[in-house]
Amino acid sequence: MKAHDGMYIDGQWRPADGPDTIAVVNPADEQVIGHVPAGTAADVDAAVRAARAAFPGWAATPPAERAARIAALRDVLAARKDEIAETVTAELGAPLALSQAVHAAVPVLVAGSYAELAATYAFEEKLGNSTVLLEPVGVVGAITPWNYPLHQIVAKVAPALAAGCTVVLKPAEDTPLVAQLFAEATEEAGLPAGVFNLVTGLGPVAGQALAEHEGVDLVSFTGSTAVGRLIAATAGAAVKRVALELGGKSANVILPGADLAKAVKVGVANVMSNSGQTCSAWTRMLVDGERYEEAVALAAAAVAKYVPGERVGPLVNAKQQARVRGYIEKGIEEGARLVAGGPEAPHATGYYVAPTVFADVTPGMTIAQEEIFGPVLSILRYEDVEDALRIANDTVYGLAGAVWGADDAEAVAFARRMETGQVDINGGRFNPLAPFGGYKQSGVGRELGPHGLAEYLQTKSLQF
Ligand code: TXE
Repeated sequence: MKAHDGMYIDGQWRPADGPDTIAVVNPADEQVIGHVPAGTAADVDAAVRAARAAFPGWAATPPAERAARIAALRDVLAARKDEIAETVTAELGAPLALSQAVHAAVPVLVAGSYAELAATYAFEEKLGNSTVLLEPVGVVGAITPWNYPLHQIVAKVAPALAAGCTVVLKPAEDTPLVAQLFAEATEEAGLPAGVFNLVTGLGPVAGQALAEHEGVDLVSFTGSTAVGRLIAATAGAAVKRVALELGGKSANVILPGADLAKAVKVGVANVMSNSGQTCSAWTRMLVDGERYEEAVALAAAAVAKYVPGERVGPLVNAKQQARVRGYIEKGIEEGARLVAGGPEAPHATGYYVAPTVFADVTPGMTIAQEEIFGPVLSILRYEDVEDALRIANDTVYGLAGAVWGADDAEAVAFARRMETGQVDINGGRFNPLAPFGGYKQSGVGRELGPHGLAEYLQTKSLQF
């Protein structure tokens, strides 16, 4: 795989400050596919300086011109979609069909939505005798994870650029190649030098240096709750803006009148997609007592179609594989009924985990409370609708969820009472304009659409 041996700073690929590199591994066959430089605090500092220098010019660029550059970026991402899909498959291990349909395609939609929003957003509003100006926050430090490597980048960079901010990105160390490809795309799209900068490196080194840098006005982070807490504490001490998109333990609530077969089938697909490495995955399926065993049988039959190495890829690395297998062992230990899969690795090579379904999961079990981040579904039983609501809300997280009812009105009535940031009603469809983000410990702030753009703005009011 093509890999740059420098950092993309101020419109150029520059030699890295230090000699250290990070090996990029294909999780499907454990082969090293390239090396990228491990950034230091000095690399981060150079990138932040470039972003600061570029900020006044980009902030003053008319929104229509910013929109044109984001549209050009969308076009480059669309033109290079095959290369993007192959890169994501190589460094994340996702099946090529998934990389094409999701990892390469969704960023084009999101960049496209911000090309439009940059041109149409009301950056100025009247309130009585005041004019309110919505101005860019400044330099954004974006720290992204590996699970949807390009989407996570575009979901931060595109709204930041639309708002008039400049950016320094520190992508996940497992998936830096698609981040380098994105940096090339920003150059091809004609973004002025310094508006977008890339520093590859390790979280506790380059990531931390970026989060702590006093030249960064806003840190936007997606990743684990543990690191999110650190970043929030650092930002809090510096009175700096922060946006956090953290873990989830979302409920898929199947109400008694719903189409059970469809809800289970879509529910299983949702959890198995991307090998379960999705923060919004509906990892807890809630079914009434009467139809419970039918749902378990349907789920076990559905999951048999998810063959590791074909429809389901490996996990991203050995650490994640061990972590997920540990959760499966914990589920068995705590008395859940294993109906598919299990802790044994399905292949000797590659970081695969068997698609797993647990029945008789009770709300207090570890597998019903903690984010597993693997292809593991827990099916819980509820007594009545009030009990379903109590179970759905009974975690520290609140990122997403689903409700299936006899009709939309019934599902919506339930969804209104859920403590979560996004709910799919009777299936739902992806909408790049819909705000995405967490209630409770799932995070702070929203991504995507106009709400995602607003995160990168600050308000100034002029009184007349
Ligand atoms: O995350 P990390 P990991 C959850 C999921 C997963 C767990 C661990 O449950 O099993 O987190 O994954 C950077 N200062 N999610 O260990 O470490 C790091 O380099 C600044 C949910 O991979 O949080 C990477 O760029 N940055 C999730 C990013 O943080 C630091 C997606 C995320 O890595 C840092 C991924 C530090 N001290 C994992 N330490 C979601 N919400 O979608 C690390 N990083």
